Amino acid sequence: PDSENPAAAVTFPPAFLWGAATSAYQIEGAVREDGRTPSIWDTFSHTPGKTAGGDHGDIAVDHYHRYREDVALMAELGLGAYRFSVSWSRVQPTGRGPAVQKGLDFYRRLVDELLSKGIRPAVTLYHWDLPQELEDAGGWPERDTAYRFAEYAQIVGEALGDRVEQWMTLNEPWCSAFLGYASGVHAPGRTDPAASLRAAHHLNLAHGLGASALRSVMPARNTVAISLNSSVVRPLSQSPADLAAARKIDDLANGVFHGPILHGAYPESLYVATAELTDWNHVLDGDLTLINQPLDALGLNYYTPSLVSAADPAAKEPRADGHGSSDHSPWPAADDVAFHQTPGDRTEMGWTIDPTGLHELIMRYTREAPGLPLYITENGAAYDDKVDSDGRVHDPERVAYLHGHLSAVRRAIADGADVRGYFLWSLMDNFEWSYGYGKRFGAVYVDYATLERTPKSSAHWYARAARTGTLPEVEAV
Ligand code: PNW
Repeated sequence: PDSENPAAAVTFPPAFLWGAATSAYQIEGAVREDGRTPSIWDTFSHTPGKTAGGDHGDIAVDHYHRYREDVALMAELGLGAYRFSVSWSRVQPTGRGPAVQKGLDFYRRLVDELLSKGIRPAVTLYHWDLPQELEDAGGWPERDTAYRFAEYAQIVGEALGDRVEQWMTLNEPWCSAFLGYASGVHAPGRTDPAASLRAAHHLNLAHGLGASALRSVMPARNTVAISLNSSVVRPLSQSPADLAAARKIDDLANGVFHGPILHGAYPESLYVATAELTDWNHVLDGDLTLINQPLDALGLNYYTPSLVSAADPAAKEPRADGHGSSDHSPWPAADDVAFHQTPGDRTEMGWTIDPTGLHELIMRYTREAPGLPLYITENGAAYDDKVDSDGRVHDPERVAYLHGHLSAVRRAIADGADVRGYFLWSLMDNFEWSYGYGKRFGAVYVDYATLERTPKSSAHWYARAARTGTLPEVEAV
């Protein structure tokens, strides 16, 4: 087939959406302006020892004040779409009650600026920045947080539903639940595996209630989705023990979310595997129906695959799963599983570059959710970019990464997958969570001293792809 001819130009369907993504806390700054209150990421990043170099998002890349310039840059790059997130505590400072008009106005101005340049806005409601007041009331392990999210979703849906068509409830609930409440490398930094499983359920519930709330206030043409960082989990061998280990991690990475969201049920094997931690009595009658809302699309974020085997829990091998250096695992009830480094070149994050994983992921969800349009809502790479003496930023590794992964997307389309678009992570360098500003994912370079933006060669390459619908050769920039 076409997908196996290496000489064929890699051309995408004409309607394919070429986008880039960011999130509020990673770019906005202006953390005390116009009524915004602290989120768990303000608290966490200002807690000594939690982020590299004590970096925080107080200023970030000052997008709150420079959004016009940033949208102009997007237009220059020929982007068809821009995925961003709304800061909950900008809109609802206490996490409950009436909205702050100034907070909503910022997003309205941003959206209008995008629309005026013909760029389609795609809104994520929650990219990890829970209002601190809600964490103080128990956070995601507490059921009420899901109801608070639904109220917030309704507020934002009412404010922007007339001009934003593409909506996502949550970004990567796996990170919120398991990096936030089990390994503690993300805010709020708790290390309680049982609480992390409750958090996962309440994030699912928040998604379901939020999706319904959005639909109740928005025009029917708008689409509602969720972005999952669905892992590609591979067993080290085909031995029954390694296959069982891969199954367990697949349940904890994927099934715990797509089970209820797509199929209305948690995997039976997940209940069995986690029985020592919880009897799941926080799942109330009717919850699974509330979670299993019809979706218009599914967002997939992909960076690297996982390689696992069975392990002796007593051996306490160091983890090599790329999820940070906490002594606490983000995988509840899985100390009988070992993680291995996948062979191959790696990015600056230490994540192995493997585009076949993206193809595998897309084909899996094509089977898992037949008929559901897919978007790659994040994919990209961190490199140690430098400004050259000519003032340019050359990042051939990132160009190669994008070429490889977009080719994998194109192969999946040829193999029958309904992938409608791709959002590069990230539009510009930004606050990379616990890694701070040291890890640069942007297609646009940001000088953190001056906040000046410079498109890297990957940005020019991507612009050419977006303009022509065909991937340029990697040497073309
Ligand atoms: C995603 N992991 O984060 C996020 O959605 C982005 O905000 C982030 O900047 C980007 O990917 C790059 O890291 C992840 O440990 C963080 O598996 C951690 C993991 C995965 C995704």
